[in-house]
Amino acid sequence: MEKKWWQKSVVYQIYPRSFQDSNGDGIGDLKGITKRLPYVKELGADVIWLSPVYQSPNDDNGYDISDYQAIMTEFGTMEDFDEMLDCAHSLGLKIVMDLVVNHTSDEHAWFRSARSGKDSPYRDFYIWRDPKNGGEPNNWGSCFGGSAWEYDEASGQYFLHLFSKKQPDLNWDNPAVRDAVFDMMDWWLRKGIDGFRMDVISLISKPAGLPDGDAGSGPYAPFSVSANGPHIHDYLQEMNRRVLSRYDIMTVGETPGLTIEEAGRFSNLDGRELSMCFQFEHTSLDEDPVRGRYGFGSLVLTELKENLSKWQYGLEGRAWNSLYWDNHDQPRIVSRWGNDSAEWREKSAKMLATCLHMMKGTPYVYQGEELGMTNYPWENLGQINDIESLGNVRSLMERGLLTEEEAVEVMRRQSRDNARTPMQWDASENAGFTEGTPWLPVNPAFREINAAEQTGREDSVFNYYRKLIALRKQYDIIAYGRYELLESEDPDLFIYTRELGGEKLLVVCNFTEKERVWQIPEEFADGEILITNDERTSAADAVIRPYESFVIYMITAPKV
Ligand code: TEU
Ligand code: CA
Repeated sequence: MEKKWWQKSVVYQIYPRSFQDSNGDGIGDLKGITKRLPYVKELGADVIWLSPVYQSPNDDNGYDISDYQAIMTEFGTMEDFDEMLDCAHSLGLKIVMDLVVNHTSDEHAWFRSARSGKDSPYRDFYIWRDPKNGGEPNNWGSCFGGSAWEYDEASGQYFLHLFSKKQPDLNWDNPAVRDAVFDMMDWWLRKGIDGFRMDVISLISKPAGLPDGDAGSGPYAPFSVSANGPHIHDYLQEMNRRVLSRYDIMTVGETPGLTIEEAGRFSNLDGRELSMCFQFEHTSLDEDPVRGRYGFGSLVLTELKENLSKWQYGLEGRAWNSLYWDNHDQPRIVSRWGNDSAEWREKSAKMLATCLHMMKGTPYVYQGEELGMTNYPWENLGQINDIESLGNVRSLMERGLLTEEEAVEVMRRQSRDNARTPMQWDASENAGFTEGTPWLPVNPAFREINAAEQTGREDSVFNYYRKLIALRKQYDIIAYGRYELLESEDPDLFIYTRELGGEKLLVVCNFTEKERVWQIPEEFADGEILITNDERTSAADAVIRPYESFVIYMITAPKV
């Protein structure tokens, strides 16, 4: 296999609105990011994925773009962007931009023209249909609740929006759309950016004839009905031929509905499409059978092990994995699958980090994850900004599936806003994020959990992440070793090995508060402990403490 720089990289995701404000308006911005680049460097990440910074009316916080070649006024100017890019490059950091091209904003010039009438040259840039039996053209639902169709009085037609009605879907079957998107991508790459994270890219090719989908128990078919449509690979291969292959970049597809089989196409090592993808199976494991993501499901560890292992085995030797717990769409992992009590927060955050970072694939760290930042104690729905959790919780309430009180509890567990509260830099007012009023409240935990406290403390979560990232740089086996799950039926321990040539790694993670006894296999008895979140000094010790994790490295055969 030909090695690529992004296979040994670690990506740090920045959500610009919540990272660092530089002018006191309570909203993070590009100058703020530039100021904090040395922090990302200190952590040891190589690549920054920047959530959208383009011009946008912010119906979905920048995922609704009204001008792909301009910077959002609140975030600064194109000069600020260029300065940030230069500064990142001078520190040896790469910048990967979010590419949101399944849809635009309804305020984009293309859509404004398209909406002006059926004879607009941009009409076919979007997906319009006549009413069916006096209503919506099919039963598709929006990811944010309700129908995926919006009626346009003037023309008597509906347009499709798989997300909010201010995010009309582009019609990728129209070659003029592809030309326009590819030109825009090329413009950014010529500027010197280092790749793209492609928003819901698996949705761009809609099924022929837009047939009704399976609505299950709800009123609408889920937005993912249009995942992996008939031309998805044609369009990505065309994009690759015409744009991506001309640059040494990294690309990651955000791909709802991804299966192992599909990943074998999207992120094949032959490089004909993308470098890697985000799959959604593991983050769906705690869904509620009735209410879905916005309910009260819980995680069963054996299912997580089975699922992540399936991806490790399934892509081995043919496609590349990406590894993530958190991003701007997920609640905080330490609150979700760790333990955010004062006693266990740091230890369980380190355990989760170990479990993910020792796997095969490119790891992603979402801002604040490296500090063990926690979910926010929301008290009412009025505090929530996130269009997805609000929309879904409201539809569930309308259907009698959630009371208002339960809805608030669901927000505390699942809202995307848990990830979007301001970054906690220090213990000063507003956690050092802004001198003004932050657009979302700062988590009250900031006096205990903040970067200033952790960067200087040897045993902090931050320094633990720093060590994990450094180990990946030092040991090829972490990037390239073959994965194998041990003890698949154990309900508490997640244990796996990695193997490369004459080297082996053993990774042990206790996901519970229970102390467990587990005899470490003989072959690791003389191994070196590469990292531990406890005081472990010996591989012979069979007592695995609550939330303990460690990694043992062993040379099993002399190097040739
Ligand atoms: O997310 C797409 C997507 O599938 C998520 O909405 C997902 O269903 C859920 O949030 C978490 O599993 C992308 C962006 O990451 C998200 O922020 C945008 O809202 C969305 O696309 C529309 O652009
Ligand atoms: Ca600002």
